[in-house]
Amino acid sequence: MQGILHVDMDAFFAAIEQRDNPDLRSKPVIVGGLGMRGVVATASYEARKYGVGSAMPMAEAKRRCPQGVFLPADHHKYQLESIKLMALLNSFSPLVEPLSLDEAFLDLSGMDWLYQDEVDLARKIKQAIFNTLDLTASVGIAVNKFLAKLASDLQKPDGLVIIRPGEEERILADLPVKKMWGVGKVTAGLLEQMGIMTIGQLASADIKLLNKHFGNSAQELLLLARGLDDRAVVPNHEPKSVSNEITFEHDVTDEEIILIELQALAEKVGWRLRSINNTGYTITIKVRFKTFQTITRSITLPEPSNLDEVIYQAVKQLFEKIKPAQPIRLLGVSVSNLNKYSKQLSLFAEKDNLRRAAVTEAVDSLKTKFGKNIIKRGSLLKYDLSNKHD
Ligand code: TTP
Ligand code: MG
Repeated sequence: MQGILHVDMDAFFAAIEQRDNPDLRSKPVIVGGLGMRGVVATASYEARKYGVGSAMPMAEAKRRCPQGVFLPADHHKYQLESIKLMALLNSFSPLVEPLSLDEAFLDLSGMDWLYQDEVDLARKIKQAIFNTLDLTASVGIAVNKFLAKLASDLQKPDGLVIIRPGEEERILADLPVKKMWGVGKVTAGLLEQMGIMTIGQLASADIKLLNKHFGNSAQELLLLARGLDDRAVVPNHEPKSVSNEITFEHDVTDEEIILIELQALAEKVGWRLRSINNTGYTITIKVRFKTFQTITRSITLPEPSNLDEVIYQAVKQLFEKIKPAQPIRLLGVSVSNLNKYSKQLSLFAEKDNLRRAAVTEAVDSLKTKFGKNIIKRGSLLKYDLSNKHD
């Protein structure tokens, strides 16, 4: 068996919410930031009929689909489902490359003796996902990553599409350029301005013209449009950083509120690091002002950490150095320079951090059992959390 398989969950965040609340099944469900400046993370397929989709302002989604059920995103819950999904895919093949929370590539070479053919394998993966997570996925299979990812999108939801060698040209010809992996709004807009609307048109475009607009990326665009891609599946692709940020509904100046928010962000980032058994050396704060001017400041720790308190103390220190003179629109915290966590490490850690690690472990196990809101710091509780969205 040769080729690459791409799995992508259907309406991931919304499907999880529908699964967990049967009243929502078959209803238009929209998940995302619910505040004035919120955006849609995703919409169930029922809601997509009304033209609602990812990255749309929430206000626009409400206008298009007033009867929709609007829910805030519960990232912690989706992260856990993602971990289960990746573990399941790893039981099918050692060559799995997660691409985002809800999608991954599998390299099929060498799997012949286990499955009849590609279709048999794809059906078994879809069935296993359904049995284990009670969610549907779409699968694409092709000779390379680019085509496999494109294929998984062709018959969503619950799709299964194989692009066989020789079929690429026919399938790609009339698809809009924005369907190409790596072609975002800006590139698609530029291409459309040049009169290149479909992948077929791009495949036969003049390289000199493309060079003028896209420089070094022109050749790559052309090859992809012709269905050519030689990128390998890189298993266990580790994230380079873990981050979280919030945008305030009303710009904030009160330092007490800012510190409480930074603490909440540090806790979210710490939790995510621990859930992927990772630690990091570099802590970064991002501050965006009312004027949209954005600054970041970083600090490197003497030893890597994933403890909320250590991350918080670092961002607090960074924030105090910034001394912002303008109202703040957005705050972000990230941890990078990740270092795979080994229990051994904590044996040598400072005594204080050992105590923190023990407390953190106890809190995490409660969060896992009873949901992430079971324990919150006193300072987080007294602050009204309504002035923000993810
Ligand atoms: P996608 O796989 O792009 O979307 P989806 O799974 O919701 O729907 P589809 O059936 O088309 O695959 O993204 C996975 C999740 O990532 C999605 O459920 C929500 C989140 N997400 C955002 O938060 N913002 C975004 O702009 C996008 C595209 C996704
Ligand atoms: Mg998806």
